[in-house]
Amino acid sequence: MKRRDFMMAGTVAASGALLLQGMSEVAHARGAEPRRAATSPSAQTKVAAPGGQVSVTTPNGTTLPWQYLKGVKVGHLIAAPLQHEFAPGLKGECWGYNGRTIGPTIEAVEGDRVRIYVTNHLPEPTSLHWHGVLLPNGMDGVAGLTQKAIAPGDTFKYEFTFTRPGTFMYHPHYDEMTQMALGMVGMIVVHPRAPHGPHVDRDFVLMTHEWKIRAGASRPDPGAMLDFNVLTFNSKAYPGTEPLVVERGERVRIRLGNLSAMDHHPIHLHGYYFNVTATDGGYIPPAGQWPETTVLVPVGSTRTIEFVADVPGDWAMHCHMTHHVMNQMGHDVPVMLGADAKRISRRVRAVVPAYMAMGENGMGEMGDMGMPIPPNSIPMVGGKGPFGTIDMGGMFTILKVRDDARSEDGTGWHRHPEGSVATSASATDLAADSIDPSRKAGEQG
Ligand SMILES: [Cu+2]
Repeated sequence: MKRRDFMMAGTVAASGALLLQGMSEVAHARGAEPRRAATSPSAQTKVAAPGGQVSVTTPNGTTLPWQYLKGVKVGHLIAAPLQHEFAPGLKGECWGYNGRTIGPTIEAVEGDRVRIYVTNHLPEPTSLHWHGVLLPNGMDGVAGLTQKAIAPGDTFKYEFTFTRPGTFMYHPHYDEMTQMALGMVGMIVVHPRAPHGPHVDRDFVLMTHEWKIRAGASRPDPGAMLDFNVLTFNSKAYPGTEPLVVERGERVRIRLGNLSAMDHHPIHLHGYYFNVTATDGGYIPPAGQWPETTVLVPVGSTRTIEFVADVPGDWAMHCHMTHHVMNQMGHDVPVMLGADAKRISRRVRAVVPAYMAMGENGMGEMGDMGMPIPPNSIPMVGGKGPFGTIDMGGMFTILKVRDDARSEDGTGWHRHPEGSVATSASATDLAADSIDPSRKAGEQG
């Protein structure tokens, strides 16, 4: 086992093709007024609530459709096994809702009466809990405590009113450890009746999650407590994560949730500072907000951030736990930095022919090398960027701020103005600024 992990750590894949599917363009709602000129991507974003509040976008996901029946919004969630692709090269035998993980985002408006049917096509009982939603006790979805478990083949009916706006989540409260570990998680967005705070042009949800899938296996391990090796936004690991494409000057809201088993995720956004405007407990008054560039999203919590995207570019957004931006590498490996990896490789290959030692100069180089890997695994896979390999995977995505987001499908890269990209310094630069690269590090004040 140890040897296998060690081999996995030293094994890399050529970077897979980017799976940057175009962001789904939602048809403009009938009768709704676009707030901005027709060039604004907001014109393509459905208005979901009074006051021009835009509908929420779930990258790599969908929104639960409603039937409107006598003043009640009726929805249907079907819990069932499914096959899910985390990133090109890695599929998992997961459980989820309506054929996907994460489940469809439930989007409603404060005051909405909803009736949600939950059908169980799993091989074991389940239940559905509406995390953070204030509702009658008997609708809370805790098997054994507030209701009977939903037996396989049965359908339960939940009915309640969303009495307050916010960002919430849904998940089972039966065999929680197994069912959530296999992907049974989803987000709930309740828009306020009247807009709250400045108008937002883009509204996203990102559910953070963690999985343990041994390289070559396809079933996430519900027993895992440490060493999660597949870290995801909306159940996708980079390069499988769909970018967030917005237009320069737009106010952007990102609603982060966390139903991971064991880890809080400090989510860091490059290029901006933002305010945390709400939690799953409610809005934070402006006087209680402060600027951040990283927001810790604890397990069992949501954090909503807002900022104005006024600087164009491809901005990284990722968990700042460095092991959470890796794909399926084994972590219990010896330190190889500075070691003569070639010599070690030669000696180990006498015993294990396919062996390759992990980076003697770090891991960044590994993404560029082609190596045989077990089927259905993505050890060390990153993405292809405009300047080479992006050696991060896992809980990593890109905020693409564009001058004309309407023409962007998310597959292109930022075009940097001439002279605005960091490059190798020329001899002239060095001389002009009296920089001597031959100085020893210890001599440098
Ligand atoms: Cu993390």
